[in-house]
Amino acid sequence: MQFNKVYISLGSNKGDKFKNLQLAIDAVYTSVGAIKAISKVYKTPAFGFESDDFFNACITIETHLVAEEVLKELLAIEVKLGRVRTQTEGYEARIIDLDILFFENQTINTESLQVPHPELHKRKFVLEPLKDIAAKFQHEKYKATVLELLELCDDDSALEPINIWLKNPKKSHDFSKYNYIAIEGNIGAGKTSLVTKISKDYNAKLILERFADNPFLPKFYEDKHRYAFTLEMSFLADRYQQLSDDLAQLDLFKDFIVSDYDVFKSLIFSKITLQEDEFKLYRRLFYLMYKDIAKPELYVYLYQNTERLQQNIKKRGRDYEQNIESDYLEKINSGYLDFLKNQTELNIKIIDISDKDFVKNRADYLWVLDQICE
Ligand code: PH2
Ligand code: MG
Ligand code: MG
Repeated sequence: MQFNKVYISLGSNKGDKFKNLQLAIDAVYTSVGAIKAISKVYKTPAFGFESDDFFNACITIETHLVAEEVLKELLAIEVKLGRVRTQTEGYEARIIDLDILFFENQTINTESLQVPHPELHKRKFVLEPLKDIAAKFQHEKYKATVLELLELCDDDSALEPINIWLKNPKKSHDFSKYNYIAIEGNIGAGKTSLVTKISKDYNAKLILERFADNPFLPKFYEDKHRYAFTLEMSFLADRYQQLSDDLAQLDLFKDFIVSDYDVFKSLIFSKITLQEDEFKLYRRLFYLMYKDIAKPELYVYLYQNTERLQQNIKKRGRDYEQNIESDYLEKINSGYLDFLKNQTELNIKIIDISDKDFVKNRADYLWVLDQICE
């Protein structure tokens, strides 16, 4: 999925101004997207009208939403925080004002939205905080960076940085107690989407199963009997190798590791796919390897119902998966639950995501993070 980078200005000159800015950032995080940067807060004289001083700041966010949708969310946040517009013309004091300054480098000119913000180059209360987070960003129309616009700007308002910092709400999700988290779940539960998003938002090293490279997988779905043992062996070899390589060291620049599988998966699947005697042999080999592999400090199982698993499998459209039987998915789910029930060494969290869609719905995504971190 593609992210849009958006620069937003925040202003308040009514009520607890600092708190209003913080509540607005928290709400943007919940309903619009990840907060990538936050400027200092400045005390600024009301510009263009007589009123109390403002607190102003700017943020950078990343969102899947398009510009019109972001605008709609920002207006909803203004209302939620208590802003009432009583005038049809001119400025008035406000609890919160949220304006889109730049949306990628798009130029938008509709009745409801103009981007880049048509006044931004005239206003120090915008350019000064914006310079903290986007000094080099180029204004397409004026062919100048934010820093250059600030130098050229003839607004001579006296701005005063205040020494309290706004907090990035993502800090409410604290992954720092874990070095290694494994996210597990049935075929089509959404493991890969979730860990990819987490790794990006929280600077984690990502370990993804290399199922696509397994030449036996399509063959297996054609003829389970013939290819099960070969398939399970090749998965085991590959998982063992990948995990021993990738878990061996935590990248200096990453905060933790997330993977979209745990090696125990091999035993869970093979118990279902192998004949009994094959399974016994396989299990001996499995435990020889298992003892050498680092265990996740947190093991998350995403529970999804069979109907939605089937929908997701359809949606992602891998040819060889299209005829997976619901019965098979249910056996896998029971296999996992049996395993989880009998585990004493792992720190396990089972998260029921039956009525969640963390790919489409940001509130659902944040809910899943709450469950993982709580
Ligand atoms: N916003 C305005 C008009 N004037 N002055 C300051 N200092 N800060 C603002 O955010 C501001 C303003 C229109 O939205
Ligand atoms: Mg404004
Ligand atoms: Mg506005």
